Amino acid sequence: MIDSTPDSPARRSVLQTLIWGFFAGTLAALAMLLCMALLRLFLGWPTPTELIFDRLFPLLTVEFFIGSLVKAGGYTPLKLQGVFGALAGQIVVAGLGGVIYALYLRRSWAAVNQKGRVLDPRGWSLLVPGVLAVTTLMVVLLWPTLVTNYRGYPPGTARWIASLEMLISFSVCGVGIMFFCGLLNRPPSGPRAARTEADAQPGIGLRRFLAVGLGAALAVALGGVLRKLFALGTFGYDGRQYSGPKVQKITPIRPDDEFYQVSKNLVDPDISRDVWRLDIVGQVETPRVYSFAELAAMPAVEQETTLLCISYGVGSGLCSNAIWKGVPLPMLLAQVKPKPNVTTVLFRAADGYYETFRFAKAMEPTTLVAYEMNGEPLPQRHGFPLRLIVPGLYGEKNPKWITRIELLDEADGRLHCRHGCGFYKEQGWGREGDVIPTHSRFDAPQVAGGHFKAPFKVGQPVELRGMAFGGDRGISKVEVSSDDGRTWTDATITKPGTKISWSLWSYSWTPAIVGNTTLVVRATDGNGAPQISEYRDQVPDGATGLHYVKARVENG
Ligand SMILES: Nc1nc2c(c(=O)[nH]1)N[C@H]1C(S)=C(S)[C@@H](COP(=O)(O)O)O[C@H]1N2
Ligand SMILES: [Mo]
Repeated sequence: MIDSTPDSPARRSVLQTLIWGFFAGTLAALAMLLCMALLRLFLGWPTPTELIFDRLFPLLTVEFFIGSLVKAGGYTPLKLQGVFGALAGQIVVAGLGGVIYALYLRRSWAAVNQKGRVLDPRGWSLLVPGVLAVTTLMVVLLWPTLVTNYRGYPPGTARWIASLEMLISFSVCGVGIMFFCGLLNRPPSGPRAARTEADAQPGIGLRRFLAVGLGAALAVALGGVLRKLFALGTFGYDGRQYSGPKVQKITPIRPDDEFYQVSKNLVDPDISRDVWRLDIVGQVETPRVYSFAELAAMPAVEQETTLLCISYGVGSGLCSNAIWKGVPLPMLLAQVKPKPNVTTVLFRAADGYYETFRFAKAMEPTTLVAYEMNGEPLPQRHGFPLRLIVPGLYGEKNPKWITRIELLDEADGRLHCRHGCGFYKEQGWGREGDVIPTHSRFDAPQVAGGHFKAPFKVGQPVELRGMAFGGDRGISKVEVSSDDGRTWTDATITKPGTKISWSLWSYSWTPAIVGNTTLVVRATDGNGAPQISEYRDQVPDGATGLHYVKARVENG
């Protein structure tokens, strides 16, 4: 019978069991997190944290996502909050696992410690089914994101690896709980005589000391590996913009990579070309797997193309231009013989990212699978070894690190696109479509916070410069107004773009009157359609509107 009066030894021992069990669980969590971090760092195996984020992300609405992003102070702080939350969450869950384990063994604890064994053999009957159940549950819940593999294994292999990762990590956690419970706990129950005997048992203090020491060592090791991962992380570069006086026709990637960056990841894929494969499957006569060498041996084209993110705000810098080399997608797809019923193309990437668009767009000769950027192998951050380039559609439609192309018919497409047809799309980005509207921008002189930074001098000509980009329609005209849009004058297109790349323009302005004024730029696309002047925020369908910049004119 358990004595349940408030201060009874039995009650105290329950509390002690709970506390030591929880503590054992948290120490086991450190071992598990260390295991996950090592597998991630050295083998590119996805952590459950990343898989859970990617599983949840599309379920959020774009408004909630942007709201959280603003509250956190940006994408990077939001990612960091997520990481710390996930680490804390896993420690708490493992702690609860420790509590369950400790309670499970509580009834005949004395027998164990007295024999001096750390791993109680009775623990396996809870541990083995427990670990298998948790792993199975996670595999089921995370099924769609298990295709992630940061070293670039194809989706089928990636699923096995991600499942194995969880089995290993959760086993480490389970065995860790057994181990640390064995070290920390003392026989808590049984007749008073036994308790006294156990309390007097030599070595429990030493064992606890050992456990805490091991825990500290694990924490230090985990901290070290996390710091390494952190240094590789996207925190340092995600969201980098390219705008201002330094803007050139081709965005340099040397010596510094100035091309804008957007990544959903904590740590971007670091793909090994040797294990990487591209497979083409679905509604095709002859599905095929390509190695990098096979793709590189195919006839290729070089093509200047501008990318622009759907989060590009009027006058901002999530937009860059590069020369991409790769194989036109229609040529590649011709090799697998698409069936006549294909309507949609789905791309999958090593980081679990996916995107779809219409088959007709995939069959345009300017849609490429690209492996070079400005004459160099694609940098890791931009999708090494292979990314998609699809002119005219927002950046998110240009998946990096692609590993699979799936051709879908109308029914597959509908099934897949129940909630939207891409990673960001599922949240509700680009509900109205993925076609980039025409944009134009002042880059020089330096603009900051809607003002030209330096005042102008009356009567002294100044060169205004900027870019204009018309998606896949080109640019035919750029005009500048120095009176807040009342009158317009043509600017000179100094570096004309192609249909699918931006144009750089210049305009010599001689301020005539002292005071404040507003300069505006607008572009006309290659089809003669004027840029949309109505202002629209980038959420959720991408920004529109003209770039207005205030100027102060002083006496010369
Ligand atoms: N696999 C993968 N592809 C991706 C993304 C990503 O997070 N993962 N981000 C997309 C978004 S939103 C944009 S704007 C472009 C940015 O490409 P860049 O970083 O090379 O400029 O990549 C797209 N392709
Ligand atoms: Mo984007």
